Amino acid sequence: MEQTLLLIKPDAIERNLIGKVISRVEEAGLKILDMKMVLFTRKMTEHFYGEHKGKEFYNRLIEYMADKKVVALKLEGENAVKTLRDLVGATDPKKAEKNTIRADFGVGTPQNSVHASDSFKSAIREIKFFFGD
Ligand code: 3AN
Repeated sequence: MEQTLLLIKPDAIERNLIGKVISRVEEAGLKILDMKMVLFTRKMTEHFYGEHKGKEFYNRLIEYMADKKVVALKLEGENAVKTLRDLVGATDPKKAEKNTIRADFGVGTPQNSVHASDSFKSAIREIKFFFGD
């Protein structure tokens, strides 16, 4: 059993897609261990996306996410990190595989509806970030 983190981003929340995203997660067999809606402050956003600082898209990403509400889910399942990444699809919704969350709901980058931990190590860090130890 493995754990991972899913964030439902502001563009999906604005378009009333929280329920649809969560249905896909449950249909894929992942269990929701914890879940909350939080105000993602600028400080939290910069900390969470610290590894991207200096990249071409960093400022756009911060401006898009900062001081908006997000929904964080702590998930568990077999190969949860990969299972969720497969469900979410590629970063750019236009390139995301058919029937993935980003292909179906994403509108662009960074408005790609969800974030999913990209490794076991990131999952541990990101779960701690939102839910503590
Ligand atoms: P992923 O979320 O698929 O792991 P990362 O980690 O490369 O992708 O990027 C983190 C976030 O930064 C993405 N989810 C997306 O919102 C944003 N992002 C990535 N690439 C771009 C880009 N070229 N233009 C705008 N935003 C981007």
